[in-house]
Amino acid sequence: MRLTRRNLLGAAVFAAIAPSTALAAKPLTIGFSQVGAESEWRTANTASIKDAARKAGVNLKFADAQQRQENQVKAIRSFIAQRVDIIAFSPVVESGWDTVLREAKRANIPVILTDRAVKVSDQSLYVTLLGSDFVEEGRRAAHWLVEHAKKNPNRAYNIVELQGTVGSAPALDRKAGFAEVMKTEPRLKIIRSQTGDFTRAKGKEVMEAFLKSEGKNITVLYAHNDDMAIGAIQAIEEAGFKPGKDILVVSIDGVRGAFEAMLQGKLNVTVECNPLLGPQLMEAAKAVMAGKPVPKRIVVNEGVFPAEVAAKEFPNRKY
Ligand code: GZL
Repeated sequence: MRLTRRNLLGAAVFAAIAPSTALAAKPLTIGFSQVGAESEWRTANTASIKDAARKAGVNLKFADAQQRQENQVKAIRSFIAQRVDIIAFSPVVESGWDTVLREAKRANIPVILTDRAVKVSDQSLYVTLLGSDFVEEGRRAAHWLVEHAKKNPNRAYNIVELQGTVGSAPALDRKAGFAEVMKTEPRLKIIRSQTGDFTRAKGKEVMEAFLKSEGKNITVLYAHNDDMAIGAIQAIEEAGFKPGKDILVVSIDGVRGAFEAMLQGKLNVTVECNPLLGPQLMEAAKAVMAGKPVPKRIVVNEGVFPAEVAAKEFPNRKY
């Protein structure tokens, strides 16, 4: 093509239009670093994110960190190198993110937190946190027990607590929320507390140790997630006690396994923690890319499911 004035002008006009049409056609690429596959909750959370990305036409690069922070840092660095449009992740623990998030900021790649929070010195290192209020979940678990104690004036409430992953937002916040409400009823006492790392296997193992040292002194189990509660229920039965009766079982998540345990009379209440964050994540990512304002905190709505409503609610469960 001859470089005439007319042709140069035409090329300039085309170049001005092309990027916008090219942008419109190019699918959004999100790099997502997931905690792992440690629980029914996590499996449902992953499925929701992948399904929502597919439905939204988003190109999702997904990395499973096997519950190790160093794997999440590596994945985030890889997403930066691949120049993804958005980085999203569920931080396995709260601290240790400043350096890698500053690298993402320097690369002009917005970061969205899902599920769990981070503790960083500079709040501009992420755009928004989409997830549950774990302190409120802990309060709701304790509130159920306080109400139970009011109806059972002669019962002891010697609580063993299975904490989630050490240093994770849900473990820290669920412990804090539970303790805040627990102190309104002097009969509620935590006699042992240890992490079960949110897994069934570890929950069973730690509950076995609790039973060995405390035996029939234990009258309540508070587990920071249903998977640890389900593992602990096996240990309780193997020790010759009746879960849900000799030892009340209070847990959090609201996964199918918890509803099945409630229908068997082995779990007393599960506080819902909604893992189905996929659609809201895609919405937030598209808003960020379009330069629209996104709230710093997006809290998901959740309920509480005592055993009495399990049969009616079970058919409605989506995870
Ligand atoms: C809570 C989530 C927790 C779940 C556990 O939002 O981070 O991690 O409660 C999961 O089941 O392992």
